[in-house]
Amino acid sequence: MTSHPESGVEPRIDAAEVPEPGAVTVVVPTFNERDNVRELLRRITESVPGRLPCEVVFVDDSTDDTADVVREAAKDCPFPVTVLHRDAPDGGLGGAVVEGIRAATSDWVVVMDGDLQHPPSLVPELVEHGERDGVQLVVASRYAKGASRAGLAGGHRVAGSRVLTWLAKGLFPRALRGIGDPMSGFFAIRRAAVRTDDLRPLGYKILLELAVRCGLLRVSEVPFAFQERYAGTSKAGIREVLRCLRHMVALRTASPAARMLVFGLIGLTGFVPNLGALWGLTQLGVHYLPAEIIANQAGVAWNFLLIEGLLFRDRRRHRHWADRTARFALLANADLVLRIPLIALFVRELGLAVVSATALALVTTFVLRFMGTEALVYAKKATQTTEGAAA
Ligand SMILES: Nc1nc2c(ncn2[C@@H]2O[C@H](COP(=O)(O)OP(=O)(O)OP(=O)(O)O)[C@@H](O)[C@H]2O)c(=O)[nH]1
Ligand SMILES: [Mg+2]
Repeated sequence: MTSHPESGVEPRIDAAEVPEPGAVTVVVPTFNERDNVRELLRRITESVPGRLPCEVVFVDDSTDDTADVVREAAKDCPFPVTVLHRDAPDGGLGGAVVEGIRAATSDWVVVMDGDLQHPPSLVPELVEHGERDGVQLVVASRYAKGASRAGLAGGHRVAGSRVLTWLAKGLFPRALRGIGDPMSGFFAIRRAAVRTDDLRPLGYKILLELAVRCGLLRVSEVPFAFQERYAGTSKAGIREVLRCLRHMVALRTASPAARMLVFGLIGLTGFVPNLGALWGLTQLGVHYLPAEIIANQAGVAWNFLLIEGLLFRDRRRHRHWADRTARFALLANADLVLRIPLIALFVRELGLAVVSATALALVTTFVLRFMGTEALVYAKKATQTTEGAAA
């Protein structure tokens, strides 16, 4: 058996046993990794057996000369190496990986970091597992039995990664069944299982994006030892954690039913500023009727900010913010005006009791408001291209 000292995990198969077909495209996202890429290519060359057709695609958003270093190092490689340099780094790391997958020409795509935290010696093993088990995805896991995450610098990084993993598993139990490490950036996926047009990556967690949006049913995991960075500096940080949380909200609210639920929950939280403002205004001696109207605006503003920041964050570009604000406020206040005649209608025409009529009116105006918000505030204009209006 070939030994893989740098992987730190005893290999379970011989790289030479990799069956054919099973050509692999290794996709490496890079951001200022000039001191790592030459060594990375050297180790891929060492690890991938000649009978496994291989190409490497770097998707580079660097502001240094990483792309030039790759092109130079590629001259010594026995396989094709491509560099896609992006001037506009849409979607960050995740967006880069999607670009790489789009460009991939092999049956299998292996995604790995460019800083050697992911041992290249595992590339053939991931593909072999995928072929042998007939799965669509093989995750190199830092949490599976026999794995280690020694390279995850600092206790806070370990704890943070754990919390995000639990959160993701809790929010997407079905999509992540069989995946113990959905935050891993090292995995092999069948090219045919990925519909790149369905993907909306945001930041680091591209595996989560793929697992949730592509509905992968057949998955397996392989343990690995997460290494320390070979050289260069980390680009991870609190900003990426916040991006990850936003990403999870976007994934969780992808269906209209889930969006309506979150819309309702946000609406409920709006009672707090509404009642708070009402209390404050009446304390100041404002008559309760104008106070009600003004306090309602506090609730509307609160709801608007949360809905903008959490629920429709990626659809804000379709309209100018002032346009969105005006439309949202109009809908929210129309809700109040519509409720009373609706209650009267339900009592008179349907013969409902006042309490039932009020409940039905509340539900009706809520659904209408949700649909109105989707269609009139955040939908793409008929004449608009994806670039759209100013945010
Ligand atoms: N193309 C592209 N690559 C990125 C971007 N951000 C990070 N990367 C690359 O993604 C990989 C992972 O980023 P790292 O900074 O190593 O993140 P990390 O592994 O969580 O952090 P460390 O453990 O500190 O290394 C590296 O190859 C980075 O160069 C980006 O915006 N665009
Ligand atoms: Mg890293």
